[in-house]
Amino acid sequence: STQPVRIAVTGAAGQIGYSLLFRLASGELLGPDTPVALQMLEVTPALGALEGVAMELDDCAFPLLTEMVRTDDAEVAFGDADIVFFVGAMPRKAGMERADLLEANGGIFGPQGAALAKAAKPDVNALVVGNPANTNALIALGSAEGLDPRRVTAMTRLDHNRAKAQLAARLGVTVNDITKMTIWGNHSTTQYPDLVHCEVGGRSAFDAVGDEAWIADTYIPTVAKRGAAIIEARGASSAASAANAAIDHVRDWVKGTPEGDWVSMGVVSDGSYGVPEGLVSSFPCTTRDGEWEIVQGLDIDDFSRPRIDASAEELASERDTVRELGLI
Ligand code: NAX
Repeated sequence: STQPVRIAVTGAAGQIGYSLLFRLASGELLGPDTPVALQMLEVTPALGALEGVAMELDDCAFPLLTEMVRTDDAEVAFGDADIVFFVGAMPRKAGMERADLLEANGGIFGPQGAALAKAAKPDVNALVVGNPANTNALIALGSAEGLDPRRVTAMTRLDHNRAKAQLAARLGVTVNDITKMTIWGNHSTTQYPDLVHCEVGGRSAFDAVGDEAWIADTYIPTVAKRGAAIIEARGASSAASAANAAIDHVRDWVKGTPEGDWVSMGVVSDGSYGVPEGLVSSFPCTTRDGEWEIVQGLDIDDFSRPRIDASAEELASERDTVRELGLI
């Protein structure tokens, strides 16, 4: 029989994990013909809660789920992994400065990056979801000795999907009518959802909207602050939509983007579009056979330029902070 695809999930007992694991086990990532082994990582105090999640996975009797690993040891969790979802992270607590947050996450993503390089398959597809996602990916790469940096990416797909949904609502179309959406930069409020290159029925979405003030003052902030709006409404942060975006990201990375379209992925910059080399920044990307490429040759206009630059500057300053802390 076919070998299972080994999928590691960190922070598996958290709220995103609670949505993500069941969809992975049901075959939504790689389809109905691919058996799945789930390798779940948690901190020691959460192993009891993780046991409860594993009991529920058992109780689904998923035909594709051939194996479950539950552990507090990252090397065990990442052992021979084909795919890794880095979901667990240190949340920002009241009164915490950004440097404190980065330092706390350095303590997680440094060792986990080293464990990834040591234990996972060399061609692993790893996605960092846990915030600050871009810089956590940078920290993980800094310790992932011998691993090709292209194997680790950061999630801006939730922002990408939000940007599509908000645009579809404004134009009275469906998300199926929208192609070439791009989130540039950081998964933060400086992100830039780009309607200039985005297309609706083959035409620039910027022109289709025809209202620059609405794009600048309503659309962009609505997309960038959607996470806060969800917390306000639900009393808890996005979980099902985050798990959905994580599946979209990895599925498209592994299976490839359709002709004439692209996706947003946080990837190591090669200096494209003036984003400093080495930063993990979101770009328009096409994918094929588990590899990604940054879409080249887009004209960056006067509306987009300062917005792309501002988010890249924020990423550079996060990088400088983690450098000063000795995390990379
Ligand atoms: P939860 O707090 O519900 O779950 C996180 C889990 O991670 C907890 O069970 C915790 O025990 C575990 N954990 C902490 N440190 C760990 C470590 N060192 N190793 C293994 N597990 C560890 O958070 P949840 O709502 O699931 O969100 C998880 C992360 O996703 C957060 O950092 C959150 O900010 C981030 N998000 C990122 C998004 C993105 O678009 N990139 C959107 C959704 C989400 O906000």
